[in-house]
Amino acid sequence: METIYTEKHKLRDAKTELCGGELVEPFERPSRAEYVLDRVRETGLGPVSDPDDFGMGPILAIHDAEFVEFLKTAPARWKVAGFNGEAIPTTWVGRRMSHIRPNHVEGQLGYYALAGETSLTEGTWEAAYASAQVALTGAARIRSGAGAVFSLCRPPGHHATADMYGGYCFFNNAAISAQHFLDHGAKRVAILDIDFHHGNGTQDIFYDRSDVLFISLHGDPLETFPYHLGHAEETGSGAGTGFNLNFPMPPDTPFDVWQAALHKGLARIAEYKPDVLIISLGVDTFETDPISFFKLKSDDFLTMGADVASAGLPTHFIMEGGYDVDEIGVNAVNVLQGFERANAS
Ligand code: OKP
Ligand code: ZN
Repeated sequence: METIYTEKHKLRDAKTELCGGELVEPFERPSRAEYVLDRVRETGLGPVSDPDDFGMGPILAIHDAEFVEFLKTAPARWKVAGFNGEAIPTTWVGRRMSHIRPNHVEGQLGYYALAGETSLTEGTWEAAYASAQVALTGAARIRSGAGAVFSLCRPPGHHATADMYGGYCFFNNAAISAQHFLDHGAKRVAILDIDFHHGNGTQDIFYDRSDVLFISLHGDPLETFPYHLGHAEETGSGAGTGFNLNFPMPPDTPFDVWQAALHKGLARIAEYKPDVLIISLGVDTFETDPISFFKLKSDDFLTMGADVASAGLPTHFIMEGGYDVDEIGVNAVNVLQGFERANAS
């Protein structure tokens, strides 16, 4: 399987994450992608290629233009405003408050942020742009006939909405890829989000549409990030009713329980008959992930790859989360190898 990768991800290198009332070293750090890339090479998964440049068009097909401009300019504007640390929101659009966009950069952070842990820094926009190009290149490979591609995206994307960033995400790579398929002849796209966290951004973007089926397996939002979306009752709206499927699961969920949800999701995908399957591939379901609470083991990731292969669809793997830096490469590549071995046999 080919991997798409660029070292431009290193431009996303925040020094601070607001965590437990402290500013800590971000969990979402450059070494994550390096561990995955090293494992891709070590296992001989396949060639590693640079992304092509598809420009801003496919990003703007998903994201609001003023939001994109805000992400690009906010770090410099934050400095001009006289702030010394990295840009972190301090205000929110609370219930019954106004959705008029403020002029001041501090107010705009509150307007565009869906969470406060993700500092905005110089270089973030460029890394997020490059990450989206990695996903678009992976999508183009599938359009040209590849059966499966691994887009080693960093920063991740599934928490980003059309006009909100947060949860370490800026541009929604999976959504950008899905829209790219639809704009090039696909009739239906399924996105299966197996990151530990609910893909609130992807859900929100496609919530009222039937041309994208969104399915997410995740920690129950009553107990974990993103807290305010991802309940089982969220099934879509309008034309999208029935095309959103959430499987929230409690702390300490083991693989057999998780796998039963996966099988239900795959059954829904089989019924939907998509032209292509996008996997939002997070490996923060691992038992020792520092910010998550499922109990999956490294071998389970091989099994899940084989299960995904059973769908028999062109499959675009897009990297999302996973924070046990020592094991993230093994676990991510296990999914891809489990997929390939199942296809070979
Ligand atoms: C992004 B992805 C740590 C809390 C972290 C944000 C989690 C973002 C996860 N103090 N909260 O879905 O892996
Ligand atoms: Zn996650």
